[in-house]
Amino acid sequence: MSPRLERIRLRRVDMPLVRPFRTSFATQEVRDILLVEAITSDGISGWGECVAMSWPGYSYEYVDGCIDVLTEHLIPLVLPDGVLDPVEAHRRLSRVMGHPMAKTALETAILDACLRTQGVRLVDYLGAAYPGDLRDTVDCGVSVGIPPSESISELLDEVAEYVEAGYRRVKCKIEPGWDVEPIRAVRESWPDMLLQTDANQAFTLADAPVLAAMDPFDLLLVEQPLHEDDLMGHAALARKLTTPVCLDESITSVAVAETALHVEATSIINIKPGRVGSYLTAVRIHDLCRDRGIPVWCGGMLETGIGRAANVALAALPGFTLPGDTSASSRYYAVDVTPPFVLDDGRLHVPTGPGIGVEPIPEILHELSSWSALIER
Ligand code: NPQ
Ligand code: MG
Repeated sequence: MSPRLERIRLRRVDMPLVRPFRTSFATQEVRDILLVEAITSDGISGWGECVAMSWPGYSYEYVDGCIDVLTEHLIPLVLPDGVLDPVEAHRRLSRVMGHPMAKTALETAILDACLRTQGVRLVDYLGAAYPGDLRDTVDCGVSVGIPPSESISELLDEVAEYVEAGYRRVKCKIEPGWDVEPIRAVRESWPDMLLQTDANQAFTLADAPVLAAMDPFDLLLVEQPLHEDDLMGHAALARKLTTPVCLDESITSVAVAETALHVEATSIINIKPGRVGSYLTAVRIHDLCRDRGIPVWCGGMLETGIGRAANVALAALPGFTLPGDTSASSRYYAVDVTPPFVLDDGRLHVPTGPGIGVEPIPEILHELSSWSALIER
């Protein structure tokens, strides 16, 4: 008899960050992570990571809300029937509106358990349409926060660290008042480096002149300058800039991606599986963009090795032509829950084991856990 989904464990983990990470919406010192473990009737565990923050600052989801929607609404759609098929799980979870990060965590845990049972790597499953065209390493970029001191020399010191570590692209967070001067300083220090910015929705269309003042810095892109709902504003802004606009928060589905491309609100897309509700949807957006010659790259949400492993597998698909925010474990964590992902010549290796290819180290997991719950069939 084929194995079934038997139990789900939810586990909350407190991960101290190596340095505070400040963006236009929050300063984080500890990453409050929710992990989903899907356990089969054969005793195999699959893993998924929920990328929500403890507070609804990046999107409306937050960890307490994810635990509630998982426990009360999502897990009951798959656990009673023991659903271990990722496509069937995806279909069932779609009955709940919204909550993409909670859905992705559960679906990925089921997908990982299923692939481990079959001995198939996640990269081969996601990239089944591109056999022979999958990378075994991915180019890595790094996301640099706003220094809490708002000192440009501290920013330059931090960027220098990452350049020395071998990162192939640097992205600097910007917000009104932390924009042209810091980016000018970074560009003057590293004239040839791949450089881009991310505003996390902090500007308005009236700030177009400030954003245009960064055009001479030869940036790869500016990420999500305006509010996530403002596709028309992004289209208007894109007409005023030579720097390409790249959407992150706005792109919540295949349909929104198509609309954003159609109205020319974006010419590059940041793909985050948690934001679009599924690795399967992430692949569909990749496919759509690849058909249209639109570059994509894999975003990051300060994942542990669990989420990072799955993102590196996704970023191995051929349409991911720009370096992603798939940094080494050490960018965020002194101790990761899995064996650390280490930069090799500015790249990370795609895991070679079945499923996501990595698993948590039990002692570290226990040490960092703040809460857990076991849900039985
Ligand atoms: C982005 N990520 O691209 C996000 C934003 C972000 C790597 O820049 C805790 C959890 C803090 C998730 C801060 C990067 C976070 C977070 C920023 C996500 O927009
Ligand atoms: Mg972003």
